Amino acid sequence: MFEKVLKEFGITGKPELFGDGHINTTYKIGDEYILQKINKDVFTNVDGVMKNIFLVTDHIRKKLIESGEDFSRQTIQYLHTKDGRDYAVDEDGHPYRAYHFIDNSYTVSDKKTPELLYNAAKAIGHFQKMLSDFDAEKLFTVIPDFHNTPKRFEALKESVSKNPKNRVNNVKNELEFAYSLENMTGLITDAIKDGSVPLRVSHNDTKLNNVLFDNETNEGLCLIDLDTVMSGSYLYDFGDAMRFGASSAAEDCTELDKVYFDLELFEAFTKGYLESASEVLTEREKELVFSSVIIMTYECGIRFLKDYIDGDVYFRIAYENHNLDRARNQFKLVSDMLEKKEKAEAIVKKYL
Ligand code: ADP
Ligand code: GN1
Ligand code: MG
Repeated sequence: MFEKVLKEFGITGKPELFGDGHINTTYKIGDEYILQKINKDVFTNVDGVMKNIFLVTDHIRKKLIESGEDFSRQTIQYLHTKDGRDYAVDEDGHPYRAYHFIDNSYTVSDKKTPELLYNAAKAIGHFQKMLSDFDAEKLFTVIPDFHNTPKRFEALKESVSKNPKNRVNNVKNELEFAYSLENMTGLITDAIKDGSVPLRVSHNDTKLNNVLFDNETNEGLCLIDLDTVMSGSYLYDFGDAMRFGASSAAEDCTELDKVYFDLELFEAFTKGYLESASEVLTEREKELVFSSVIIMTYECGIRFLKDYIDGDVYFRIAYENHNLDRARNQFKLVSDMLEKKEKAEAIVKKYL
């Protein structure tokens, strides 16, 4: 099944399933390579995605070399095929990319510590810094309006009115919650429109398991999962990192009394991030730091809820109500964040 693509990349070995992403399918080959089947329903322009990834990783590598840092561990290195293409295609037309596995590294999904959160923030800040002089216009818009929360809200309403799987009746409470927060959806997009929040190169999927840590030092090595790197806002990256990283539990934990927004983890990350980023943030960005956490968590919740209503056509699920459980989990976090708003805002102020 992998014969053709492995041959095109000039690699040998047996791909074993690896990782728990919701979109692509990841395989590890020995301790040397990662092979990833790109979801072409989600990433409809694979050429554009891969072009972005090579542009961005080449830029970072150059920067690391200039400053004498170890580029083999501090950025992902993608392979070209033997005939110079950015990805290979199997017999059935599925696109695959390959890159070097970084050994002695790990990612974290649910066992989080303040130290790791602090180090993750440093890695995210470093990524943003290395790309701060990269012209965002050069990047192809992989998924338009990816973090446009008002549009995500409209998309949810449209799915509700279509109700293709007759599931709307099962989610009355969740919809009531989602609709009650409509007023907040435009906070970041409005600020981008009026220019008070600048467009910058952002990663757009900064959940903690997309940060690679060093086994020995626990330091953040680099960001992985670069599909959605494009023009966006630093607030998207901060908010999404905290949506996942400052949760007390896994993203699909169904014991909702165990799911809460952990202020200690939030503080560790905020400290690590703002120590270097605060000098580049605009006044409006600073004002929206904590709101971004609520908005990104809410947005992810309504995306899961929409997908449940649509019949699970976007996010990979492991069982029937998986997307509904994920949505409930995110909404529980949003409620808790709203309750802790004052305390969280005070933490942000401390490090600005
Ligand atoms: P997805 O989340 O779509 O499955 P990722 O690119 O995030 O894909 O990779 C899945 C997992 O594989 C990561 O969470 C990480 O544990 C591991 N991984 C990915 N790339 C590397 C790498 N270059 N070196 C070491 N581990 C990696
Ligand atoms: C998806 O591919 P993965 O698992 O890293 C999604 C993100 C969501 C995340 C929720 C392209 O990320 O936007 O925040 O699931 N990626 C895409 O866990 O939609
Ligand atoms: Mg990932």
